[in-house]
Formats: sequence, C-alpha cells, structure tokens
Amino acid sequence: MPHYLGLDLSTQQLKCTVINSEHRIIAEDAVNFDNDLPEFGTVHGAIIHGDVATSPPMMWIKALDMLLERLAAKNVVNNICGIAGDAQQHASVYWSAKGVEALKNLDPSQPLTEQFSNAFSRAQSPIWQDASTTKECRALEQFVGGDQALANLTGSKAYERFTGNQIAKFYHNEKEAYDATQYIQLVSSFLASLLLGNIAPVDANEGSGTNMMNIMTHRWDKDLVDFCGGKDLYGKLALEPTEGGVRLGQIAPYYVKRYGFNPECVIMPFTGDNAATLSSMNLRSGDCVVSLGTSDTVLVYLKKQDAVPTTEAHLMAHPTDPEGFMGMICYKNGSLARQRIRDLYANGSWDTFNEYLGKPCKEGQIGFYYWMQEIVPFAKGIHRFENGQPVEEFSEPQTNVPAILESQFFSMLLRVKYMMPLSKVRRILATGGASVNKNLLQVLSDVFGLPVYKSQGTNSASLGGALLAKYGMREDKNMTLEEMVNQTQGDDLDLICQPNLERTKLFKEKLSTFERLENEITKR
Ligand code: XUL
Repeated sequence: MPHYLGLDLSTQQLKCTVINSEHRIIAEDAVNFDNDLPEFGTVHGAIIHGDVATSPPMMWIKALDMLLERLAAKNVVNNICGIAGDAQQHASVYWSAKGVEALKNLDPSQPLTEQFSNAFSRAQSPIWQDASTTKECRALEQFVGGDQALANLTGSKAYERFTGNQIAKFYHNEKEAYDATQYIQLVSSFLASLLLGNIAPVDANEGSGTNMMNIMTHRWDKDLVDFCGGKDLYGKLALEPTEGGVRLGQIAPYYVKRYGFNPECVIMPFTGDNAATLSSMNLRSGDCVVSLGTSDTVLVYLKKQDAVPTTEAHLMAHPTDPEGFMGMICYKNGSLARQRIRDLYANGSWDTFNEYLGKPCKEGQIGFYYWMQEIVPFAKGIHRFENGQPVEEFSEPQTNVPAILESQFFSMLLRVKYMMPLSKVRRILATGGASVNKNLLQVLSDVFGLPVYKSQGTNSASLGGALLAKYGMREDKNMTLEEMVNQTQGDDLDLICQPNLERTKLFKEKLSTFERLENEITKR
C-alpha cells in the first residue's frame, strides 16, 4: 500500500507524519532543535536579540538528516510515494552560488551539513518572530499609497515578519552579502528544494506571506519586488509561485541511496504551517480553526465572494483551492506566554494552572501579556488592571492564570469579524499543542459562546502535509482535497466542550472594557 510523508518545519522542531492511503498514521517522529541539536544554541528554536529573531539554516539541514535517519530505521521509507509539507511562514534562506551548486550535486556518502558549508550568504535566517523591520514596512506602504492599498494588492498591510520587508532590510544594510546571494527562498520552499535537489517554487499560500505577491493573480508584483530588493530581486526569487496539488519532480538520488527512498517518490510543493493545519481539517461552512501553538492563529476558509482584504487580518491564498482564500489572525505570544504564566504563578504545573482556572477573573480584572512585540494589537509589555486601574500585580497573583487565557481569547473574539461575521461562526475547531488541555478549551468555548471540537492527533500541520502529498498524487486532477478526505475519513472531530452560557454573558459584558483598555495600552 502506498504511503505519504508530511514534514512540518516549525519554530521549535521538525516533525514528520507518514500515512497510508486510508489516511491512517503509520509513523510519526520529531527532532527538537533545543534538545537534539544543542550545538546551535537556540532557545525554543530561535536566537533572539531584542526585536531580531533568527534561526540557523544549518540547524534545519542537520535536523532533516537526523529525522530521515530515524524514519529509515522504522522501515517505512520504501513505500513512500509522495512527500509534501510545510514550514513556519515568512522565514527566509539566502543561498550562495556555491550552495546552489552543492544542492544540485548531493553526495550520498556525506551528511548534508558537510556539503553545505559556505552555502549561505546569511548564516542566520530571519524568522516569523522578528519585529525589526518597522522602517521598511512604513516605506513599502508609503510606496503603494498606504496600508489598505498594500492589503488590496497583497492581502495584508506591511508586517515586520513578512519576507519582503526582511529582504529590504538585508538589501539596505548588508549590500555586499545581498549581492553574494544567488537565490532567496522561504523555509517551506527551501525544505522542498533540499528533497528535490533543485530550487523549488514557493506555493501561493506562502507567497501571500511576503507582501510581494499579488493576492489575486498569485504572481510576484514586479514593482513591490523591485522596491524591496532592487532590480536583482526578481531573479533571486528564481520562480513564480505555484498552486498546490501539482508535482514538482522526483526525490534527489541522495535520499534513495542514503535512506532507501523509492527513486519514483515525488515531491509536491510545500506550504505554510497554518495552511497545512487548515488542510488537515475537514472544514464545514461556519467553522473557525483556533490553533494554539508557539504562535496562536485563527484560521478560516473563505470563498472568493466572502474574501475582503483589510488591515486588521491576513488574506492569503488557499493551499489547494486556487479560487479560495485563507483568512488568518496571528499572535506571537501564544504557548510560550502561557508557559511563562504557568512557571511564574502555578509552580510550573499544568494541574495547578488548571485548578486556578476554576476561579475566573473578577469583573474589573484584566491582563495583557506581550513579552514579545505582539502583532495584533501592535503592543509590548505586561499590563494589569484591577477595577479599571493599572496595577503592578493582581491582589491575588494566581489571577494571572485565568487572566492570560481570557485576554488571548477576547482578542480573538474581537477580531474574527474582520474575516467573517461572528454570527456566521458555528463551531470552533481547536488544534495545536495547547489544545490537549480541556480546561483551557472550556475558557475558549465560554468566551465565544460556541462548542469547541478537536481533531484526534495533535500534529495537524505534518498530517496536513501528508494529506497534501496524497492530494498531489491523485489520479483525478478535478478532485478537491475535501472530496479526497471525505472518501476515506469523513468528519472525525470530537466535541470537547459546550459553552457555559452564563459565563459567556459575563464575558460579553466585560468585552467593551477589555477593548478600551487594549486601545489604551497600545497607545502607550
Ligand atoms: C503566521 C506566523 C506564524 C508562523 C509560525 O503568519 O507568523 O503562525 O507561521 O510558525
């Protein structure tokens, strides 16, 4: 029976999921960057200095060899007929000419890292947590006539982490290294390239995270590209974005000889991690996905007539429906911020954290927790209020536990309307590492006043990658991903919580105070 491999290169780890043609999981594994590759010195997968956040591309390369070695030991590699996957969005890799040469001539007798010394003109890749390009963002918006004009063109106003702005900073500040760059890739297309042994195109969903792709035509916007990186950038991007569901080519002989992959195994385009998550869930109309991971994201699938570009949310190309869109809101202070509160106030224990959730915040108690520069709202720092007044600490410090969840979910509730009318949302589909915590999902359910469902596995992005691999290999090119999934799986979601509507009413009453205080701290 043919197998399909999905790879997910996220902030903290490289994961894989192998499925069979009935979508049953055959194998899963993960390489954790901090624990398995400590020599790269990352903390939670990143190296952070103020607003600058990077990861070394060599770490990702080493992780790939390590993961495939483990997979080969499980004897599942030979049956894999298709590979797709995803990566954290926006992060970019800068190839030198020497690197591209090595990529096209991979030697199976040596590990990848040996072959890629001097392969990059930038040893550190900027990642999605970076917030150091505000100057470049404002310049790009001004160039096209404002933030809404840029959103109309590309699906988003300018954001610090978006690749075009990251490239612009490199172009202006490190011209020599920029000129020594042959190709610039997103991490998703970089990972596909490593497997292909050749430069792979970015998919249209990932192109939407650059501020350089036209959201309607899915082609690079030449003016925006030139503005971000001068007249050479278009050539450095190598290829126009591709739609999902196509085949890029066969796996490089390196993986056949070194790990026993089938030489006929086909590589499909890699997408963004949020798009892969969306692909793993069989959405119905009225579904809203809340993914609780290193970043928290709210995701919806929008048909053409419902998709409106705004400056408050992202409109991105859908990974498999060329006519459709993915609406997204993204938060930087997700699981790492929740863990920090657990460590500071709940003795590092999720049980104690859950116990404290039993006592919700009082009416006038509201907290905002932005250790990292937040995306929406654009705010930083920790801010607490009691009876409408700013306070250093709550009268009972354990209030920080319910306060962080209320605050995170209130922010989502306030912003879903920028993607679809709240009245149309029927169910929340929760996913991501933190979705294993039912007490946390109960707060989410109470804030939205909606039932929360969960899919069975937690590795939804790498599962999405495996499904995208199978989708690329389908015989009938008119078959949609939904039709493919419905043939075998159907709706395998579990109902986890129903809202406590009395709590929902109290939360609704609190929402306007939350919104006012959020505005206040954003202006600080
Ligand atoms: C989305 C974003 C994050 C990363 C996390 O715009 O920046 O969700 O994709 O990996």
